[in-house]
Formats: sequence, structure tokens, C-alpha cells
Amino acid sequence: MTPKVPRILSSKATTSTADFICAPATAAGARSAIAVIRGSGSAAENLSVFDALADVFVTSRGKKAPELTARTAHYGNIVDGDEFIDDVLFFRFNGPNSFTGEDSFEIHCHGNPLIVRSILALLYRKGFRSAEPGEFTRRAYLNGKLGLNAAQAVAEVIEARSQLSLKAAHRFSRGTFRHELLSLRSQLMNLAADLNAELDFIDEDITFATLEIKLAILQRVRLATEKLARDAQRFDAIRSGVNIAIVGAPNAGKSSLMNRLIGHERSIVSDIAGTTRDYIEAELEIQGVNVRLFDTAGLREDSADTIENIGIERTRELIGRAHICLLIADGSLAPATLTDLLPAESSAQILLAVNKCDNLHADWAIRRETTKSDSPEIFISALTGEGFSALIDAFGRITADLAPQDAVPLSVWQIQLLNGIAALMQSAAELLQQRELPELITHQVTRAIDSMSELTGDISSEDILGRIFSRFCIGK
Ligand SMILES: Nc1nc2c(ncn2[C@@H]2O[C@H](COP(=O)(O)OP(=O)(O)OP(=O)(O)O)[C@@H](O)[C@H]2O)c(=O)[nH]1
Ligand SMILES: [Mg+2]
Repeated sequence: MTPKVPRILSSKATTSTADFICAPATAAGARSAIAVIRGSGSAAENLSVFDALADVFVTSRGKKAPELTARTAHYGNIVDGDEFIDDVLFFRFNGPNSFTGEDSFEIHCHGNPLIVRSILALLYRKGFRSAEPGEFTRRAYLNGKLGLNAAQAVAEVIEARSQLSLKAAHRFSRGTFRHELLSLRSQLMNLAADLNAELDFIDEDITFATLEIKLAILQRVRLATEKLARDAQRFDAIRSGVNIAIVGAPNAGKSSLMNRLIGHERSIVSDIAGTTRDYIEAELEIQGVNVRLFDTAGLREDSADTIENIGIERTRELIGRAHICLLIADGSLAPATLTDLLPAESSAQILLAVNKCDNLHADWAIRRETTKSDSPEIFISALTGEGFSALIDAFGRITADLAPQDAVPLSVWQIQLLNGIAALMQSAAELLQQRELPELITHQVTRAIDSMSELTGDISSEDILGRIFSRFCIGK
């Protein structure tokens, strides 16, 4: 079977796809047990990448790259003339049975940047150029080895900074998004086929979908595309991490809490009110979600200290950017309203925690006793660790809410296309209800189908014709 090559509307490639390319496939500049260099290129003028490597790699039995079998680990040396560079494992992949679809290879050398650089320099002299970012995957896509979504997912899988992002990327690479779109597209194609057939077979005795059925399809597609766009947008907002600002009165124990959450003494703790002046940032993972924690200057209105006041101003600014605002009350003091100190325009979800529950003020103790499990506050102690699992559970609930569980990581252009489809569905439904000409409705539906094909990476609008002929017996 020949691979299905996508139709490309415009190619952004600035460099030739005929070039032989190479690049380190493992983290550059780091020392490690093994480093991998990969290369790829299609044979041109009877010269393959393996011919270009003829004098570069020699096995321990004296075989050279052009004579090696594919998909086998070959042990040997990388040499530059008489000079030995490293002993390596060499893998050969013959196009089209490779990741890129071209002839390609991997060199597994020792993980020293000096060795990697020497091998790359040698490859450059043998006619390879340095690959551009994503160029191997782009070639895989251009050669029909990988769908557009799967190609996009490769980057997402590598870039994911939390278990949540990783799962979203896997959903993408497994084709969840593509399958959903294909199913929606198929419904629209049937609809378009019906609309076209109504025009073509106006005098024939054929029953077509009713107005209700057509409207139902349009609504289903609109709701589904709106949800995909909305979920992707929500996911995007926390992709680089959920921001949690720890705020509260001075001395409430914010820095102690931060230190306990991250497991080391990051923030200075003291019994002097106003210890933390600027905000302090730390990253951690809470229940699979990447979290950026900010310890802030205590909020109070009557500070005479200029520096502390700047700190308080910064805290307010930070609350504006936070997804969650963890408001800490000092449980050793009588309850006071803290929410007054928060900026009104904040959209952050507020979580109330009463710290120092190991040394609780009588009023707090009564409140805790009377509200029990209905309590809006979580009682914690940064000193003993009490209540921290409840606090983490509360974070987990909010982040699960912020991050839709079935979202896929989409780019802005994809979200725009999805919203565009939803708008087309809306206008098609209006036209249908106004009993407009089927051509007008078909036009909207066809545009939506094209957008879907762009989203799935296979652009083909001739498919509609095929649908018409397969669903109706034209030859009767
Ligand atoms: N008993 C008790 N003391 C605590 C607890 N948490 C913090 N403290 C003490 O409270 C004091 C203030 O703690 P910090 O963590 O510096 O408080 P903060 O909110 O960061 O204070 P500022 O940075 O000044 O706004 C210190 O003496 C801590 O040891 C707790 O859970 N129980
Ligand atoms: Mg502090």
C-alpha cells in the first residue's frame, strides 16, 4: 500500500527537503551514558546517506555503512580518516520504512558533548546539514508517515511539563481528537449529500432527512466543536502550570506552609511580621498537575514600611494572575475577615486555610467544632503537617475543574477553526429554519467540512461526491 500523502496548501519549508540532515536526538550539552545522533535523507544522483557515511562508520568486522543490514544494531567505530572518534552502535533504516520515510540512521555514541560535536562536525563535512527544529517530524508528515495531529503530538509529548499535559498529549497522538472530528465530519458529509441530492433529484421519489434531523445534526456538531475549543482553551490556560498564590496576614505562616509543601526551606521563616517582602516562586507537581506556588508578602493596610508596601502591591498584582488564591488565616489569633484585603477584580478561586491548628485560638476552635465537615476552611498546621492531605485534595479538586479531563492540547489556529465551524453550524441552522435555498446551506456545511479536514490534516472536499453516489442508487 502506498502511503497517503497529505495535500499541502502551502509549504513553509525554507530549506530543501532534498538535503541530508543530521542532529543530536538527545539533550545537547549534557553528559550522559549514551547520546543519539540521527540523520536522514533521500538518495539523490545515486548517492544515499549510507554512501555519504561510507568512510565515517566501520564495524568491528570491517563492514561499512552501505553494506549494513537495516534495523540491526551494528557495533563499530566512528573514524575521521586515521583518527578514532568513538566506538558506537549504528542503526540503519531504509526508506520508506523509517520514521521520516527516507533513508535514515542513528548513531548511539558515548554521552559526552565533545564526542557529539566531533561526530556532527564530521557529518557536516560529509555533506549533511544541521536539521531545523522539528524537521525530522515535518519530513515524516510530508512523506505521509504521520498525520498532522500525530506530528503535533510528538512535540506535545516531549514538551509536557506535568502528568496532566502528558496525558493530554497522548490523547492527541492516539488520535482521539482526529476520530471525534472524523465522526463529526462524516455526519456533515451525509447532511451535505442529502442537501445536494434534494437539488439533483427533486422529481424523484426519494425521502430525505427531515428538517428536525438536519437541525439536530447541525446542533450536535456545533456543541461538540464548541466543547473541543472551550476545553482546549481551558487546558491552555494551565498548560504551563496552575498558579497558586499563598496570601494572608503577616505572620500567618505562609512561608512555613510553602516550605512544607515543597519539602525544603525555600522561604525565610521568622516570628517578625513582614519577613517576606517580595514574592518567592517554587514549582511542584500536585496530583499530576504542574503547580507554581508563590509565597507572598503578608497583606495588611497599615504598614509604614515602604518596602513592605511595595511587596503588598506585588502580592495584589500576583493575585490577579493566580488561578488559586490560598488565603491563610493565623489560627492562633482571633478570626478576622481576610477577604477584604483581596483585590475585587481577581478571578482566582479562593481556598481558605486556617494555619497553626496545633495552637488554635478558642474562637477558631469553637468554629471548627460547630461547622465540622461543612466548614469552608481547611484547618492545617505548617508546623506538624496536620490537614495537609485535605489541603492537597482541595487543590486537586480545583485543578481537575480547571483542567478538563478529556482536553487535547490545541494551537490557537485550531481553536479558531473549531469556533469557526461552530459559527457556520449556527448560520446553517438559521438558514434552514428560514427555508433558504439548499445551496446556501450546503455552502456553509462544505466550508465546515473543509475546516475539519484542515484540523485532521487531510484536505479533501471531493469526498462529498463519493458519499452521494454511495448512498443513492443512481443507476436505476
Ligand atoms: N505553632 C505554629 N507556629 C507556626 C505555624 N506556622 C508558622 N508558625 C510560626 O509563625 C511565625 C511566622 O511564620 P512565617 O512562615 O514566617 O509566616 P509568614 O506568613 O510567611 O509571615 P510574613 O512573611 O512575615 O508575612 C514563625 O515563628 C513560625 O514558626 C504553625 O502551624 N503552628
Ligand atoms: Mg513569609
